[in-house]
Amino acid sequence: MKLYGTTTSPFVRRVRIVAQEVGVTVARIDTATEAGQAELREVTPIRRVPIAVIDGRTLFDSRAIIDWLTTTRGYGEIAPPRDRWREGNLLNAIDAALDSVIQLFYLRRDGVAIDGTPFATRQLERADAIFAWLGAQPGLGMQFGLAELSLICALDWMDFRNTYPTERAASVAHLRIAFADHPSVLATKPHA
Ligand SMILES: N[C@@H](CCC(=O)N[C@@H](CS)C(=O)NCC(=O)O)C(=O)O
Repeated sequence: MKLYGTTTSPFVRRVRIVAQEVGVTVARIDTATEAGQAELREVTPIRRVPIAVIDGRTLFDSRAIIDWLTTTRGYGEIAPPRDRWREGNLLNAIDAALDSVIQLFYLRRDGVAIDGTPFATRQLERADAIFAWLGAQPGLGMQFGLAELSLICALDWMDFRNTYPTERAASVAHLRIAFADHPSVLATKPHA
């Protein structure tokens, strides 16, 4: 699979974890470079990673790529969802926390004095609420499923980029510890 993305993005990382788990080799186009960005813009108008080219298809968005991988290759050792609507809620919540914190990251990186503003407070409080809610979901963290691995990617990225103090997400901390030694988790840790 050709995968457009970086070694830092939590959305790219979840695809890399699933690819490793289901035995699909990844040839990564590094979109952290100007050349990689130029290539990315040729395949998608969205200008976000990950994008995958696999089985003659070009797929936008981590959720679509993961859907393709699990539909065509199975789940490997990943626990398949017992209730896909419940899993959809978990993943949508994780994505909402990430999207909120990522917006702050980009604004800070572009020099916008965002910290301490009502907007920033709202984004961080949304992440607080989501992590508290996730921590109260029965069964979350009992097995290595898509919600668990996506949550690990989100929290690791927040620590890596210092964008959200993950000690505020104490109710899901156990989950990160439980799967920290998983080979696909270890092999994909964010790095510059
Ligand atoms: N819903 C998308 C989100 C992807 C996303 O936000 N990717 C970030 C990197 S972590 C990105 O490419 N951002 C570039 C930008 O917004 O300009 C997915 O799940 O793939």
